[in-house]
Amino acid sequence: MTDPAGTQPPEPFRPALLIIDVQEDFCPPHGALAVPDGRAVVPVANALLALPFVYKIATKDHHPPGHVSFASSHAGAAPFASSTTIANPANAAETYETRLWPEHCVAGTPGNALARELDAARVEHVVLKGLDPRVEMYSAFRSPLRDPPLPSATSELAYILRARGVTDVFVVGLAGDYCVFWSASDCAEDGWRTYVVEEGVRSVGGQEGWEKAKRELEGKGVRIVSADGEEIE
Ligand code: VGL
Ligand code: ZN
Repeated sequence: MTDPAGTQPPEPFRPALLIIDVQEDFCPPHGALAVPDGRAVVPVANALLALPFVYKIATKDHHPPGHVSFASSHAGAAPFASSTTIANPANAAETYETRLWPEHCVAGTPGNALARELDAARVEHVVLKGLDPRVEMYSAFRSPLRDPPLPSATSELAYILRARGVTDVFVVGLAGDYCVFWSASDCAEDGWRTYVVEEGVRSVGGQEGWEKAKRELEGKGVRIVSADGEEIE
């Protein structure tokens, strides 16, 4: 709305930084589920961590041994190549298909740690996700099982963002076509202006995987931006 007399208060801008799953297991060369060139997101995340966000949050994929997303939890399944159907433990009618992975980010293992070059001292809060052994949880907000939503698969992230009066969320991390995709998607769905900083993302499916994810994110109202401040068309 135009406001020539300047009578309206300025729109609030209270940005948060959300760093998704920048963990050793998602980084080459030794990560159990290394995302191609995944470690390249770290300098971008560090540059953003030096800026004055209202709140700086990192998430960690934090699975128990035997998690449902591990191929090793399903007889005859192969990591990356197989998928399985998961039912909502509280409502067998709600199911979804999910890809199966190598064992990764198991609580208490070195691969679960944040990437060693990440400036973790500047991270103010860490949100853990994927703790329920029965449920895959790509989004840092909640699992795809929503009918009913399981308390064990819902994080405190939305609560924290609301409590801090956050208006805008800037997202970087791993992987662009999985956890960044679903986290940014839910963030926009929940009403925050949501941006993915493109240089700060790498994808399981490489550049091709990211291009597809990017188009879908744009369709959901997520803005894809560059670390130099230009919005990317
Ligand atoms: C992720 C696959 C399995 C991610 C987590 O962080 O993108 N991908 N678990
Ligand atoms: Zn995982």
